[in-house]
Amino acid sequence: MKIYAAYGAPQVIKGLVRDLRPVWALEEIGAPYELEWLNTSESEQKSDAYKAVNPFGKVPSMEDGEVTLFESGAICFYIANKHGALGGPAGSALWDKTVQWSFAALDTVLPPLFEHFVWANFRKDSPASKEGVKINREYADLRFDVLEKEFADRPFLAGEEFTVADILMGAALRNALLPDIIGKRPHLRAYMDRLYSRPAYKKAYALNLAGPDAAAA
Ligand SMILES: N[C@@H](CCC(=O)N[C@@H](CS)C(=O)NCC(=O)O)C(=O)O
Repeated sequence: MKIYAAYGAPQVIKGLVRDLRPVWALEEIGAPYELEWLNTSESEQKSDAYKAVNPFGKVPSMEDGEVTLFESGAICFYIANKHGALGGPAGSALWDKTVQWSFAALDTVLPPLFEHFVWANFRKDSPASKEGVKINREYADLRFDVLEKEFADRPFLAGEEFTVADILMGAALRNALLPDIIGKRPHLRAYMDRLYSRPAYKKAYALNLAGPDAAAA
């Protein structure tokens, strides 16, 4: 399996590039994979050749034999189903919860966290920045309140088992750390510690930070 990954992003984005998600999933399973690195500072992700793989010219994408996929969530689902791991295969109650929480991560939790990150880090000189930070912070707080309650009685989103939903949520929550807007939410913080102390996460994160240099090391 080949995963297209990116390097060359500005320092503040390092560790947040979305190829982290499938790489984390593959590391959890211990499945073999290769990385093909694209240098985003040279817009390699916008080449015609790469757009034949991902028409949006974004990373990650995946090739596995005859199968080509883009969208990090879809690739994580494919990996979980292929290996019957991390909540897969489809067709169980665990998988239904995994899908539900995966969409919650990508479509309910991530948007205000991502927007807050962008306003706070990239648009801080814009006259609209104060309002952009404030409103997204308010939405983010509502999401954190829900997650704080959810993790009062179980370790992972779908229950006792770590699934791809936790990978997608863990990746989303990283956007809330620069600046740290999690606040005093001990259950949510303990959940994040559980995720980020996993060896598979640490490996994926190190690759994300260092790009092809780490892969060669
Ligand atoms: N929803 C897509 C988003 C992909 C995405 O935005 N990737 C960013 C890196 S995190 C990217 O490729 N940026 C470079 C660009 O847009 O040219 C996914 O989850 O795969």
